[in-house]
Amino acid sequence: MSKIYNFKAVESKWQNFWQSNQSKSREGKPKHYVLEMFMYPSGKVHMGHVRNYTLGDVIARYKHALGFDVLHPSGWDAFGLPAENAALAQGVHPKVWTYKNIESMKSQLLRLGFFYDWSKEIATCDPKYYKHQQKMFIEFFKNSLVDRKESMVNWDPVENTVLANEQVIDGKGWRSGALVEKKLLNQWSFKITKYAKDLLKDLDLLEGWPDKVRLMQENWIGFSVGAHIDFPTERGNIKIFTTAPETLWGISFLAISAYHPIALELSKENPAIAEFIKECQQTSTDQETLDTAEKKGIDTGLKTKHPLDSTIEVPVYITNYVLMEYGTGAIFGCPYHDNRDYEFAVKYKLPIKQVIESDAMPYMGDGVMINSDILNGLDRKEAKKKIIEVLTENGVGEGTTTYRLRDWGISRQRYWGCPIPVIHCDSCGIVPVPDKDLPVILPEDVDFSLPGNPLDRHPTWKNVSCPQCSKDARRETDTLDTFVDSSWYFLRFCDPHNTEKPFDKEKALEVDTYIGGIEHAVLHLLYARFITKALRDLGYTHITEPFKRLLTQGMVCHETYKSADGEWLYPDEVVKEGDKLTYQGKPVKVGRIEKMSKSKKNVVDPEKVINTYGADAVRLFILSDTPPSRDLFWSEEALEGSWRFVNKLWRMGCEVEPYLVKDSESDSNGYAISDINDLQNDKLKNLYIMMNKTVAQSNDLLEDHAMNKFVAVLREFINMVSEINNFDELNSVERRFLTKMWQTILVLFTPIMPHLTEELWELLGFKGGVTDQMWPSFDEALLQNDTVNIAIQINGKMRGVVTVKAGMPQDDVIKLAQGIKGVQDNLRDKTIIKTIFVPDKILSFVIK
Ligand code: ANZ
Ligand code: ZN
Repeated sequence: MSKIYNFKAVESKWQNFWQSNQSKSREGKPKHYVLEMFMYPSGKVHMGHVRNYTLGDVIARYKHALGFDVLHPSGWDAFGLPAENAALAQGVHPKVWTYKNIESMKSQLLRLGFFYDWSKEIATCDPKYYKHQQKMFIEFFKNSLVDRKESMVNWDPVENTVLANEQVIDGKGWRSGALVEKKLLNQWSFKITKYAKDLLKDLDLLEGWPDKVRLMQENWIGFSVGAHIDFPTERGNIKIFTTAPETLWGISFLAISAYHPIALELSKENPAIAEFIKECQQTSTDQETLDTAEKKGIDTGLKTKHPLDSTIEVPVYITNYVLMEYGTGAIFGCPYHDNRDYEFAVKYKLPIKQVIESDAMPYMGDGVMINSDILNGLDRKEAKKKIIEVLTENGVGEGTTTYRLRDWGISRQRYWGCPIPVIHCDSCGIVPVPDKDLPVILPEDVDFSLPGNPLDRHPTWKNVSCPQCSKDARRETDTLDTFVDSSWYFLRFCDPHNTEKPFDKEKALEVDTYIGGIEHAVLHLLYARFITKALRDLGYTHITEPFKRLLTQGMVCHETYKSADGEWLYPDEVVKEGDKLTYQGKPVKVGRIEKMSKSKKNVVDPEKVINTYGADAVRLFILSDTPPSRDLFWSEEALEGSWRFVNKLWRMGCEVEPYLVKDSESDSNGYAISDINDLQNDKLKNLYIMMNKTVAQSNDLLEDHAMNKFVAVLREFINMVSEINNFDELNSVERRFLTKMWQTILVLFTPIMPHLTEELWELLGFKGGVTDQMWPSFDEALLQNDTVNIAIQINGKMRGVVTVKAGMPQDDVIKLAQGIKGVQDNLRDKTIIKTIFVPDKILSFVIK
């Protein structure tokens, strides 16, 4: 028999088989929903996808084997800008580009052997999908969850579109990396702020999420207790917002935003102020920029007084670090106890007054109040309570609770997205598109030769008559942020072909295990939580939280290489000879290990490695050694190791094959392994115990998502199995055990390398396909580390061994011993005249 494993033939054989043979339905059994964040159809599957989907596949296959009715669908997050960019660059229509990519990526996924139910496939650019989204949008609109107003927005000058706050990272567009500008635009937004409280509170329900992600969401939502305080000026009252009202006696100045009404009023009279405001408007106002940019201001000449002590007078500044969109757009500056105010006060030589005991400056921590009149001697917390009371009593302020979270801007001035289903009428205002006219389908005859939004330039699509008054009206030409598409797709997967509704209320499931990248810790995961809650409140679903457990996988990383000329090099352009790396004969500079990315060319193409080593080896490598949440370092050597292991298992299977028991009893449901005490061979006995432990540990490890440890445990077991090679000497009981053991091995390895295990399952003569076998059970009693082997002697001769829990009493051991054939034979028709029992060691009979 051929010892070389022909993975190419085997893998395609089983991929074809799985495609044409539905897996055994577990209908009626408890459901388990496994989902990986669906894919953007960029054209090529990358290693990050492979890792993400392999992790999900392990869970899906494991749960299927446990008997769950597993939902494990796949689909496409198919709207988005890259399709439009491709249209611009290559002259292909975004739709054609997208569907072509979907097709080729799907064929790449099929080559990895993933256990997907492709009958549930969806693509968000399909009108069958976005029709429901448009209906939902209108529901949201009618229920005041949608807003349209003129507001300052983040403008990505490269993508030529607006971005939501969550999509601005370090002052740059989340995808383009371009510095984001500010623009005043009419914008649609979802009122996610209505759910701020729920989104925060319900984080407590998410015990299955990494703490880190919950904390990131908590910070993003940013709940704080504070106060509004009124400061009189000759231009009227300035209401400030503070989260530290207890520091009021540390006041040094008042600061207002460049967009504050008083600032704008003053700018009309004062050219220097007008100039300063213009300068502020040109800089980005995201948090990151605000925190790092130089603090600047201009004195307005206005003065104000401490509301509880009229002897304290301070100036009013217009500054670049106070946001109009946050709080009230005005603050009181307390330099001793706030970083930004400190920086500002130093620059403009303003007083810095300490009001909390400390030995540092600036000081933001807790402590006892000083220099603060009525607050002296209190600690910060008490002082905060007290000052809010006093301000309220005096009618100069009040306590507030605030959230940092802003509404979610969902308008995009782009073509390849879901059209916002409204019509603008000069007489009626904003009119939702009537149900009978949905979906509003994207026109396909669009012109990409100019920058900007092709929908806006389309000659006819825009022009419609008003559904209410029939006068000439205009369609909305903004499309929805693609994060809207991805914020409910997991619900659609539960009922993907429903034409009436987005999904049936009773069919919608919570995702039991959700797997994806940490980069969505705030963005997608926050939006999806919000949409789920809003849908619940509108009666679409019972679900409060969409994702019960979350696994955020780490990145796949690789060394970076540069040629002598300083050009990035692909790993397979580099020639390796021992430790020497060269490119075109010249030495190569090895750079840091970084996340695989096209820009640094440190990528490995999944297709290439699958061609060389096979999907199973790649899957095994991806799962080995590194915990799923950590970054994984790509190593060709380790991949080769995985490939060798695949071959080793294949060889072991081929070798053992002739010795296995092939009768009806070895069929699929024959897992109840014969009693351990039927085995009289110590090596096999230990193997039996090891097998039990391996199964038990595997369960725990998989439930914990410790796939790397799961692999390690199986490999250790296989090492022990490989020590058995005296197959010729095995008796029939032992061979039956060997048979069951190999069934167990193959079922356990199926989540990792399903092609190989299917092939061996068939080769070893087992029935029914390994994918549909039930996960092996284990014997709890054998898990104790304190099992012992007790030798059974009759008249001084070894007649057998029983494996029992340490400390088992004599009578129980005797009962077990009497069940052993060798013992039975020797005791038959004899009288026991003496029994000697040494606990945990020996049971000896003297007979006559
Ligand atoms: C006085 C004060 C004293 C402050 C002190 C802090 C420390 P969080 O906690 O992030 O909500 N602030 C208020 N509105 C602002 C705006 N529109 N733009 C920029 N900064 C603003 O931050 C609240 C604190 O940020 C507020 O409390 C205010 O400064 C500032 F020792 O008021 B504080
Ligand atoms: Zn009208």
